[in-house]
Amino acid sequence: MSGDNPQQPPYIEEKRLLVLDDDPLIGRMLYTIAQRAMIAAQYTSDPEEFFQLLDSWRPTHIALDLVMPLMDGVQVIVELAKRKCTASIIITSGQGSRVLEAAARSAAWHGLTIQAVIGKPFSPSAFRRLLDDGPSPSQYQETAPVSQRAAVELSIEDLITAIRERQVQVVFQPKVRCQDGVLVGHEVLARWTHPGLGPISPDRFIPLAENSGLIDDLTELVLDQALDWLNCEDLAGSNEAVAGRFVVPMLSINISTKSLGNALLLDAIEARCQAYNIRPERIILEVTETSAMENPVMSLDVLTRLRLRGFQLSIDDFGTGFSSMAQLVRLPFSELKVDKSFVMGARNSAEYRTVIKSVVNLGHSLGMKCTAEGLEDVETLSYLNEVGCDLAQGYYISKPLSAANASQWARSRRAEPKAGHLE
Ligand code: G
Ligand code: G
Ligand code: MN
Repeated sequence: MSGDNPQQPPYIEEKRLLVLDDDPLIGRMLYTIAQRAMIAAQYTSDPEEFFQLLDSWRPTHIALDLVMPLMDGVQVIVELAKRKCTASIIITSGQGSRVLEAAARSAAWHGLTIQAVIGKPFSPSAFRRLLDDGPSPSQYQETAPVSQRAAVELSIEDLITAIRERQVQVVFQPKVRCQDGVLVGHEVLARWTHPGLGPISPDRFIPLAENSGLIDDLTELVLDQALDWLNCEDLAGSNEAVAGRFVVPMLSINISTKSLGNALLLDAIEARCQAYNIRPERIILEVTETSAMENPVMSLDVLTRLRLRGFQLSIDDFGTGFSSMAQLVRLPFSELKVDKSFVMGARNSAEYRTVIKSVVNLGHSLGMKCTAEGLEDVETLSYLNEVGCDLAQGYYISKPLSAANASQWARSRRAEPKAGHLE
């Protein structure tokens, strides 16, 4: 029951709206609004047809009803994320605004682009304005999921299934040079979507994986997806440095403390890099400050071996632990990441700014690159430049993105590093 032939001219060429709504009246209305705005549109009430059209017609905009008889909107969101959908999504529904907002956050958390959330009933002009505007995803750039259903116990079986069925997917957060906004790489972050429970925060499933002996399987799954993406980018020619116009991008992977003692995992990481034709020098393994200090002697041994094999090493969440300087200076880290709690608070706190400045000085005097995590505003970026911080990551630059969105983001940033930087 899709709409009329979408090929009739004259349409605004770059825009195509696909509507999924179980109410044909709403479907028809949105279709008509789009037509009047010269935007090609199709609508359907059948999720299966919706996904067929998604693949064959490649809409730039999607209007999605959350509550439908055959499939709920959240399932559709999960499926869209799996298919690495890059369209701007407008969520429509008769549900209360809190439900809609939670759905939008869940979608943004999956790396989808949420243009807007609009409660039914809405006026045709309100919808029309949404189609005219560019995406405004900032509102939903919350990455952590709502700490929903905290009471539900996750079982080890859930996690085994998740790993086997690849319910865990990765997102990529861009990392840029503070000075000029040039993209230098991405941090890879794991995202688990449980078929019944929805998004599960890494803060919940990483400890579960660590305590159940599954962390290495999880790390391998994350690494595989991340290397596969980087390799595709390389093969597509996206990562060829042209006369110094951009640096060959790095990939940062979080490694759990529990993995540091496992020589087999370390061999597996190396073997996988070889299989994907990625030099270890392009991989930064991030270890949290607290975990590296848990057993400094073993850490020294393992970390040194990794450095000798060519991997870069980063000390993550720096400033939250209580490392002794004597131990810290002995560990062969190449990068120090200033914890986001200081960076996020820097704009309003002279004390936090002082912490950042001291940590950057410390990192530099130990020969490490310094990265600020959790950069959310331009004032803090100016401060980072003032104190000579090398790199930054945070919502001000970009939220973590799905593979497809990360490729697109990288392409536009390479074309125009500065312009995108201080907009
Ligand atoms: O992605 P953010 O959304 O919430 O991540 C929360 C925490 O989970 C961070 O401390 C991050 O380092 C950790 N984390 C995310 N992905 C991974 C992963 O693949 N492996 C490990 N060990 N930790 C991860
Ligand atoms: O612990 P680790 O540094 O690996 O975790 C990175 C975490 O920080 C991820 O959960 C990521 O989603 C989150 N994050 C990244 N940028 C920002 C930001 O600008 N603000 C906030 N609040 N969180 C951020
Ligand atoms: Mn990290």
